[in-house]
Amino acid sequence: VNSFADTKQIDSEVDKEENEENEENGCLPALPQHLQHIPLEYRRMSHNDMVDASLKFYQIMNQRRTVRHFSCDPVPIEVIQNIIRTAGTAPSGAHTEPWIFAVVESLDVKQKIRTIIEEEEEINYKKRMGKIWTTDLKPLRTNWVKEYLTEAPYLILVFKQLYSFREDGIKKLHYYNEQSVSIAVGILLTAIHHAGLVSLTSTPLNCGPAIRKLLDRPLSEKLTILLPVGYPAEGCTVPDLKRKDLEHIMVKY
Ligand code: IYR
Repeated sequence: VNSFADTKQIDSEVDKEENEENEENGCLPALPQHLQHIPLEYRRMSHNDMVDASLKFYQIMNQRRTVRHFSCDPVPIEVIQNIIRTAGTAPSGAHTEPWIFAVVESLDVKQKIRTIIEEEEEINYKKRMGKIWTTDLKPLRTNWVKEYLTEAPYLILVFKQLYSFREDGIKKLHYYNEQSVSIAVGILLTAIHHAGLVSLTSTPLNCGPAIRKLLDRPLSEKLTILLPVGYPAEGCTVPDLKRKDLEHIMVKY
């Protein structure tokens, strides 16, 4: 049986041979060819500390609510930068990091985005969504008028990058970009909540291409989610929703 160190040695020899072959074929990995593997920084927690930490974090996250009424109060840009840094820690297919976060503070750009979205959403609500969908939404009291798009101090628009180009001009494939960006958005929502801010996970139907052009983003990028970020408006209300209990979301085998 090989020791871990031996296995690593063999791995790196195999890698080397493969890389030499690939180099001859003109096929190089997108990551550095001789990428080092370094010791993991990790400290094991005690049983009790883990139980404590996981319960406390659940209690914090269980306070997160989708908010549709925002205050215009400004938010420090450093907080926005930090939450986006945090989202950027998400895992991604072959470490391709297939995301770009467009941050909009300009009222003029927010107004243009609002116009695009409200025009489309009016058609969505009146024609495209249909009776069942709009009936399901009634208790949430949503409609096509979206004040939050101009009232929230920041809009974060998450684009998934289907592919990109390496420095040598070769096209770089972004594997599992859908899953990678979804995970990044989950982490972004968590970071927004952790920073004491609120948000709304909005997915403007049929608005992607117009907003992509407005923000001058390339065709390789697709708008996936738009998050207004800020403080809740004074007297803000949220629907009195209950979450499923653990027994209804977990099956154990
Ligand atoms: N995108 C629309 C409609 C909408 C759809 C779902 I599903 C929601 O959970 C909430 C709203 C809107 O933003 O109004």
